[in-house]
Amino acid sequence: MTEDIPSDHPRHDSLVTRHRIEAGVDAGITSRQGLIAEGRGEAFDYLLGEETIPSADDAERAAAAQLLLAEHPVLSVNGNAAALVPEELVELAETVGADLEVNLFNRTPERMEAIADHLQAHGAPDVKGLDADERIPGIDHERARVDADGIYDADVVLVPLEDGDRAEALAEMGKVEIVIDLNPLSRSPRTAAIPVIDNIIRAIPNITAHARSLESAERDELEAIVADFDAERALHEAEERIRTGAGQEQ
Ligand code: PTJ
Repeated sequence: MTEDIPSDHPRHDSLVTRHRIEAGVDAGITSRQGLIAEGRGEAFDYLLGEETIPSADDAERAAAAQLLLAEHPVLSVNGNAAALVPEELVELAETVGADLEVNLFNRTPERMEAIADHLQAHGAPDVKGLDADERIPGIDHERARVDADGIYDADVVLVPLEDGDRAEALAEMGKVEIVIDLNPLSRSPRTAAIPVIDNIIRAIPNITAHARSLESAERDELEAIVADFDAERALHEAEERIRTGAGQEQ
């Protein structure tokens, strides 16, 4: 039980995260493969020092600016994201005026419904993804199925925790992608315009906080934040931190 973990436990956040994923599996939200993905993420997070490194904070600010600039931003939600940060995703969507769309690799009607209900129970007024009346060209698995008035129509898509082929296909459709992934070597962040190498449980609230502080910024300022962000450098700095611990307090 999450409430049984003392808040001063040295691995508190990581244990809470595990419990949320377990509860997600029990509730039919997260796939069993999601447990494996979580373990992989934890290993990278441990090496990053379980904190938002400065280059990730820059990426989160650029992501906020990019979402505020977008005409039709969409936050894509899978089973891990829904279990870990449902309320935080709803808050971010509300702050930047984005749609939430469920999009699954291991797609079943039951999981689609369970995730949509879960997001609605956390305050989402509307959840897309159930119509699936369009396809992303170039992918032959279930992740290709999207809503015509959702991801298919979006100009900016936030993509958390997934493998790379949809990320590549979305980029080919000309969409600007923001990818959250703890592994800087993974294909999806390497394809993204804005790779966010951070745990989704820290990344989403921090993007929202940046969006709130940029809410009244002029377009020029937002465009400059996006233009100044260097994706290659962000990937490199995360990899350096993981390989050498550089910049980490001992
Ligand atoms: O819900 P579904 O059916 O769409 O399936 C979702 C999963 C995550 C199971 C599916 O997309 C998958 O198998 O993904 P992969 O290939 O395991 O990739 C997941 C990536 O997310 C890995 O690079 C992990 O390091 C990363 N990751 C895991 N947990 C977190 C994370 N990144 C950020 N925050 C996390 N908490």
